[in-house]
Amino acid sequence: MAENEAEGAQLTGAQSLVRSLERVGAETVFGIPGGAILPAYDPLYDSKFVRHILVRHEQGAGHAAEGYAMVTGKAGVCMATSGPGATNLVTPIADAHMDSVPMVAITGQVAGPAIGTDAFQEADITGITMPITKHNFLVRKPADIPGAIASAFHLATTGRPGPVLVDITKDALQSKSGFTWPTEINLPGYRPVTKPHGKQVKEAVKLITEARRPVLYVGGGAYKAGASKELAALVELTGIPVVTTLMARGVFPDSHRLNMGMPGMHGTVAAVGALQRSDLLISLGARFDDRVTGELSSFAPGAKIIHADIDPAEISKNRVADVPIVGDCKEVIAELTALLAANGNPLRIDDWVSWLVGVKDRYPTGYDEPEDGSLSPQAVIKRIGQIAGPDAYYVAGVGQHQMWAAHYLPFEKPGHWLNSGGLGTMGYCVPAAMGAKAGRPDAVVWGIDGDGCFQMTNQELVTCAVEGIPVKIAVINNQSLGMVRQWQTLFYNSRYSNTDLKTNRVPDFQKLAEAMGCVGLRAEQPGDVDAVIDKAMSINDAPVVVEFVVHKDAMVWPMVAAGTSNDEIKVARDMAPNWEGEEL
Ligand SMILES: Cc1ncc(C[n+]2csc(CCOP(=O)(O)OP(=O)(O)O)c2C)c(N)n1
Repeated sequence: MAENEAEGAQLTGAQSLVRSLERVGAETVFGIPGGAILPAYDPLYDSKFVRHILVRHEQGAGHAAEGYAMVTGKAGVCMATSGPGATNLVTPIADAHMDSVPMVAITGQVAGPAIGTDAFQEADITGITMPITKHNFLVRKPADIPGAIASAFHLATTGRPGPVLVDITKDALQSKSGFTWPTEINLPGYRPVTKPHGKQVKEAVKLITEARRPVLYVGGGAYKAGASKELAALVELTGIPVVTTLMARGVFPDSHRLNMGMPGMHGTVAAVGALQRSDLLISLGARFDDRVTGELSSFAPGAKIIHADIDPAEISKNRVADVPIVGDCKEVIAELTALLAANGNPLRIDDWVSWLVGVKDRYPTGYDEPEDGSLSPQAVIKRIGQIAGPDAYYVAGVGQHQMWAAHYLPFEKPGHWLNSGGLGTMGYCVPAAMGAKAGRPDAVVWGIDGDGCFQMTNQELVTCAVEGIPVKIAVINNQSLGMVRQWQTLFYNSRYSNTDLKTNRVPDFQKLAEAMGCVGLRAEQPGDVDAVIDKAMSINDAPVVVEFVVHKDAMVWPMVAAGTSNDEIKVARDMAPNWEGEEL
């Protein structure tokens, strides 16, 4: 620590900011400078601890911070200037809010006296982000900077994680004050409850004991709580079947016989059937999202609900809980398991489990190979997963490729799957993969992106090339906005209004990759696939982009059409599972 940065030393607000980032252990910051935040970039230049990664668009900084946070469990940090820099962060902030990703966004603001005058590059970013942040601060005095940064990191990473924005005026960054690091964080009213109430745990165990068709409905909160081991122990003890939502893929291993897969609009027949036929849903860090429930009034009609969540606002939001439990998933699961074990685990669910395992065997998620010899997108994604294995980190864009990735990659470990689940943000993949690789430099990071999504944020591959962040990106090129096209096929009489991207002609993804300092590869036939994946796996000193030219008519199945009941699930077009009338 430099002499003038000691406790109590007179520092500029900018120096205090950098000092504060060092104190909270923010090793990596993604950002772009500009007028209002410029004072902060001067001391940042000297920091031996904080690595600033200069991105090409602030949206990239935000998603990179998310990717970094998802793989490290620490808050991801992004930084931008006022006005357009700050507004470019709005999408990733909203994304982090929807998916409960710990993030601290630091923005410069025009000088205090200019606020409200429509000054150059003035935007009311605290106002704009009020509904999409866990909390935000407008800091006008240098002395308040350390406290705001300490509080922001505390808020972002505790309780239900989420994004926190710290907007700092330029004059606060420029003027001096004594640097004082807060000895305690004083946030009146913010006291997340982590330990579940014993009475609720007892009530839950009573329901579990009485249930004949229970299901563990596991959401992203179980990953955020680091509850995988506890979940495995609960399943081991009770033999209750599990469904893992899009945000929870990998929290419980796919290879386990009791994992029914992903529920929801594109869920497996077994997972959707498990929820619909259940008499008790034990929801662990999940939020009864409309993509999971389908038409809410017909969701899991015979099920009682145990809803465990660290955020009391989630409980009974969409579906009334019979037993609400506010608490950290890890602690909740551990206490449920301990009490069930003490009671001698009196569950009687064998018929239910064998019925579900039967459904799972009869309705595996599958696909047809295209008849014209072209590449099947599902086969490509599956092969990437087989070659890279469950130790790799996988990051998806949004669309068909995301759903295929959710079905066909090997999910065996928590935290190896990153995607934009709640907001569904096209453009998430490349920058989030960059953030993941920056956070886990020794790991293999594969992005699985669509040709549409890739064209939104691929410029961050320049950042990756320049900064030495060798991600691997598969562009699943179906020449269209495939997911939208799929809806047009099914619900708009195959009228393909504005979904043809013409990516069979432009851009040339291989040349584009090379122009950005990456290695560019292409596969067009099934025989090319292994060779390009192997080649990509062998390159560790540069980012790699592999274009897979795939058939454009492939569709994501199973599917529950939006707004309909989960009971209407189709395994393929006009094909419903034949489970009615089957005895449980
Ligand atoms: C920023 C943004 N704009 C629009 C959408 C709506 N949308 C959802 S999926 C999709 C198509 C994605 O196309 P592509 O990246 O090619 O992936 P594919 O579905 O073909 O796999 C669109 C336009 C979105 N989710 N996000």
